[in-house]
Order: sequence, then structure tokens, then C-alpha cells
Amino acid sequence: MVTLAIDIGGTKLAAALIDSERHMHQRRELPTPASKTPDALRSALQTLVAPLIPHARQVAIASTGIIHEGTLLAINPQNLGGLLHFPLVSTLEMLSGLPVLAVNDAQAATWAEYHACQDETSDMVFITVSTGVGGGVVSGGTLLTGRGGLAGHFGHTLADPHGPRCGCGRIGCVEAIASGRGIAAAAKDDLAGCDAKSIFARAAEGHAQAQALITHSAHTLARLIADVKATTDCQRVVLGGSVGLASGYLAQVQTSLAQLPAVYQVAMSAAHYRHDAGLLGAALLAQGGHF
Ligand code: ADP
Ligand code: BMX
Ligand code: ZN
Repeated sequence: MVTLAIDIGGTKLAAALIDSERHMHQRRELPTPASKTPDALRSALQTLVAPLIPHARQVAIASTGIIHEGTLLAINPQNLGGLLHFPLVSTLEMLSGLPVLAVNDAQAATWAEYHACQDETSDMVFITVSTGVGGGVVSGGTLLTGRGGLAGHFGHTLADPHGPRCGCGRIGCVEAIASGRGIAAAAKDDLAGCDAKSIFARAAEGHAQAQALITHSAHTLARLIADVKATTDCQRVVLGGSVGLASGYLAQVQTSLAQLPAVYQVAMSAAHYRHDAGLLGAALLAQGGHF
């Protein structure tokens, strides 16, 4: 059964066909439109998936936001240009005429990454550091989504009560500091207006402020991981997202975590499926089976 998998992030939309052997074909990407009204997202999704629909039997969506009863509810609408609600499942049902399943992007990626390390443990956590900071928990081999879809939204736990206001309305969330948008928002002087990708590029050239911004993000992530270890007793934390996968970032998080007491230490690794974990996890959930 061929699944059309779609990943809706705050920065990019991705889609691909995934067959029952988990092979990916015809992967495509588009930038995520920034618009308060749903029309722009609907039309970008239409453009993205139109060539793939004739080859698919079902649709599986991994999307940023709380996914509850098929609707996307943004906890941080700033990540989607101010868009608060989007009727994900009904929109894709109309576009494709196929059965549609939708799940939070980080929860989907968690499920894929769990299958890459399940021989070792049945208790793991995935964290994406991307436009925002998202996450997911597998406990005893079960993916926790929560009754309302909120489980694993680690980006909205408290990092600093004196920190910046998060788009969710709370002060000092992890996401407001550590995410790609958080890093960019804190940039000053010659880095003002730069996105996280260019701040990483400047850091690699030795730019002191760029390096400090990335270190601040990595330290914030390490403290989050200690909290996650204390609350879940997970045996592994997997890092994904374009910031999480950026060269040297995981190593900085590990160095920072190593400064904390032994009880907070946990094995860490980069996402096995790299930028495709969300696509693969959504397809796997829709296929209802295992890799
Ligand atoms: P999405 O949030 O749409 O899933 P990404 O995982 O690509 O997308 O995350 C987007 C964020 O990652 C943006 O803040 C962007 O500036 C940053 N980014 C993209 N590429 C890189 C890179 N090579 N190194 C560091 N940061 C990156
Ligand atoms: C935000 C939140 C999460 C999401 C996370 C990572 C919204 C729109 N999204 O915390 O649901 O999982 O960002 O999303 O409120 P990404 O776009 O960075 O992959
Ligand atoms: Zn928040």
C-alpha cells in the first residue's frame, strides 16, 4: 500500500510517497506560507501533493501544532504566520479523495525514531529543534499523544522565568530561547535579521555572537533533557530538526548535559532518519504496522 506522507513544519512543507517496504519516492518540498488565513496553506498543500495523489492509496500527515480530531491548533501561532486553526484532515480528504490520518510532527518523528532504536529500549524521547521545539515520548513501547494531542510539547516548558515571551503566551519557554526562531530573535547588531541557518554559518566562521547564541540554545536544551529524564526515565533522547541536526549542535548539548549530576545523564543520538523522520513516522502510523 503506497502512502502519501506530508510533513508540515513552520519553515517547510515536505511530501513523498512511501511504499510498504518503507522506501521513499518523489520527495518534494515547498516553503511554508506565512499567512493568518488558511487559504495560503491550502493552496501550497495542493501544489505540493497534486503530482503524488494519483499514486497513493492513503494520506498520512505529520504537522506542527496540536493535532486534535483532525484539526491543527497552533500552540504557537507565530510559527505559522499567525494561523491558529487549520482543518487538516478535511482539507486533505477533499484534495485527495483518500483516507487521511494526521498526527503532530514531533510525535510522528518519535514513532519512526523509536523503530530505529527499539532493540535497545522501549522508553525513549525525541526532540526536534527546528522552527519551534517539539517532542514526543515512547513509554513501554507506546507513543504518548495525550487525549488532547498535547503530550510531548517540551518546547513549552519553562526554561527561564525572565526570558523572552513565547508565541504561546507564556514567558520564558524553551522554544522562545532554543528554537531556530528563538536563536534568530535574540540576534543583535550585525546578526539582526539573520535566520538560524545563517547564524550557524557565521558561528562556523568564528563569529563570537553567533557562537554564543548557539551555545545558549544548546545549554537550554541540555537543561530540558535533564527535566525530561527526571519525568520520563527514558533510556535514550534522539535529536532532530535542522537546528538539532546542525553540525556540532548535539555535541554541545551533550557537553552541557555532562556537567549535570549522574541521575540526569541519558544516551543521546542524532535522528536516524534525519529530516525524514516525520514523513516516515506518519506513514508508519497510517500503515498501522512496523518497519
Ligand atoms: P521545520 O520547522 O519546517 O520542520 P526545519 O527542521 O528545517 O523545518 O527547521 C527550520 C529552522 O532550522 C529554521 O530556523 C532554519 O533557519 C534552521 N535551519 C535550516 N537549515 C539549517 C542548518 N543547515 N543549520 C542550522 N539551522 C538550520
Ligand atoms: C511548536 C508547536 C508544536 C510543534 C513544534 C515543532 C505550533 C504551530 N507548533 O512548539 O506543535 O511540534 O513547534 O514544530 O504551535 P516545527 O515546525 O519546528 O517542526
Ligand atoms: Zn511557549
